[in-house]
This record gives sequence, structure tokens and C-alpha cells, in this order.
Amino acid sequence: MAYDPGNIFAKILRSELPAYKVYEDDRVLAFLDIMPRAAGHVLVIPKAPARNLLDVAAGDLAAVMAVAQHIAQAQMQVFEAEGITLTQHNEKAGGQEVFHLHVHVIPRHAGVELRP
Ligand code: D5M
Repeated sequence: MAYDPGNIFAKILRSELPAYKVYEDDRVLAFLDIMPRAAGHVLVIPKAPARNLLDVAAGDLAAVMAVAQHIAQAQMQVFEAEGITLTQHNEKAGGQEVFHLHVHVIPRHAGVELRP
């Protein structure tokens, strides 16, 4: 499937929409999810266009995952998390709603279910 530059995260990357940024480098942006499933829920995206896991360049995927690891390590401290959940959806049938690759990084606490 083709990449649509009109997607919400592409607009965030072009500063056409606001986001609460928590990390940025030349290849990756991380920001708070607007519908957090737990406090501190972060999305990590490549700056280069990629619809999802199925078309992302390997180097961009590696950069996204390296940042996801750093975010997770920070969440363990900042939110006193007891665990971290990563989720990542691909295509509508896979649960994807925004068609720019993103990895959800979600702090977890024992016995606390994720919000719907
Ligand atoms: O998840 C898409 C995620 O994107 C979902 O958790 C809400 C989030 N979202 C949607 N719009 C925004 C904006 N404007 N800022 C931050 N987060 C946003 P998916 O994996 O595609 O189902």
C-alpha cells in the first residue's frame, strides 16, 4: 500500500499539528499518545515516510526500536513502572488507525489493566 503524506503523524512531522514531544533526533520523533492507554504512553515514529512495518527501511526500524528502548528505560524510572508493553499495528486488519509507522511504548503496573 502507498504512503499517504496526509496522515496525522506526517502533519506532526511537518509541524502542521502540535504534539507533546519527548525525544527527537535526525531520524526519529517520540511524543505522547493523545489517547493514552496508561499514563506516559509514548509513540515512536521514524521521520522518513513509512506506512508500517511492511515497508519501513531496516535502518529506520532499527533507529525507532533503539529510541523505544531508551523511552522504556526512562518510563521505568519516571513512572516507577514495573513493566513495559510495546504494541505496533499494521494495516486496518492489524488494528492500524494512523498510517505512518509507530511503536506504542506503554508503562505498566502490576494489576492495572490498559485503558480501552
Ligand atoms: O494507533 C494510533 C494512535 O495514535 C492512537 O493510540 C491514538 C494516537 N493519535 C491519534 N492522533 C494523535 C495525535 N494528534 N497526537 C498523538 N497521538 C495521536 P494505531 O496503532 O494506529 O491503532
